[in-house]
Amino acid sequence: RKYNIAVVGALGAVGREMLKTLEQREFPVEVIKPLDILSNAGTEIIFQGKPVVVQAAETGAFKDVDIALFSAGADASKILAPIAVAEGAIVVDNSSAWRMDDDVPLVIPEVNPDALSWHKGLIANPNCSTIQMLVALKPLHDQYGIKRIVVSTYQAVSGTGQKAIDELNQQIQDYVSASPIRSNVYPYQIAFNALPHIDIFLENNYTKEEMKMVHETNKILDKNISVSATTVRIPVFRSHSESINVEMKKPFVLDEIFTILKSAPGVVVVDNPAEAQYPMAIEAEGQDSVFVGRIRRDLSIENGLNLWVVADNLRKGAALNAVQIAETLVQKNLL
Ligand code: 11C
Repeated sequence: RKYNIAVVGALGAVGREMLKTLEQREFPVEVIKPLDILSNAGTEIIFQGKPVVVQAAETGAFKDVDIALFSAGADASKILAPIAVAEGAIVVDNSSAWRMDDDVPLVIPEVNPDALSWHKGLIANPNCSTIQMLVALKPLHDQYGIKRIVVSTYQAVSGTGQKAIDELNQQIQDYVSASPIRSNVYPYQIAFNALPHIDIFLENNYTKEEMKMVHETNKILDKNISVSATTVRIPVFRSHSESINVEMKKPFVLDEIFTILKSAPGVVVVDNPAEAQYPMAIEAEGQDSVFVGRIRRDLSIENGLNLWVVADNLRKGAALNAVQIAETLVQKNLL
């Protein structure tokens, strides 16, 4: 059968990618319903070669919807997701609004698909930086048991949304033409800079993005893994990169790590130091896989491993993971 699918926040960076991903993966769509804020209603988009009019995301819009993919921000999700569920839709929410709710499964299909079995209408999509890290680490955790993760991220501006993409573009043009550089989206210039500041600062002096990586890892993979994160915004348009240091419980042989990662679902190993081959943001753009390279033993600690992990934050980090959740719901008959 085919399904009626709503995309909430259809005109945003992730919403557009959700529509593209549904098309590319030939998800069985009967009716596509792009929804956005009232002021954007009436805008036309093209889906599967045909024009479709964007409607307002509001009460009543979900009555004929089977699955609603939400990417409209946490505030909108808090209000609208329960309305959509009450109207009979199953919601896959890309925002942070519901992720840590005990009644809401937080799912990466390659990592914890079984959590979908207890959904109550609302399923959360993890944060992009958590998704790519756990796709790479899950097979290693299964084999050796992960004790501790130390991660530093190098995150693209598209994680903030279309406004930040526009701001980086503008700042590059202003720099080249020696015009004054203005910053609106970020507190400082992002072009030619690195900001160790993603989302808001919390009382413990970590940022919310950093603590998301801790809490989401504990909910999805294992509550006993210690995680220490530093998240950094860099002037890259698309794809997040991560330097990940892992301390395993059991000893490992490095060749085995390569073998495990090469056969891990969703992972592509790019690691050939002799030819200077490693994962890069510009090569991950538009790709579905999580790319892993720079695989080497941590020489400073027993059972330690270093990895460099790159993925397209709008694809596997957001739209693709949400569509894969919808596909898994269909496959497992959980609608
Ligand atoms: C970023 N990771 O790159 C963020 C974007 O909790 O869904 C996604 C924020 C979230 O800025």
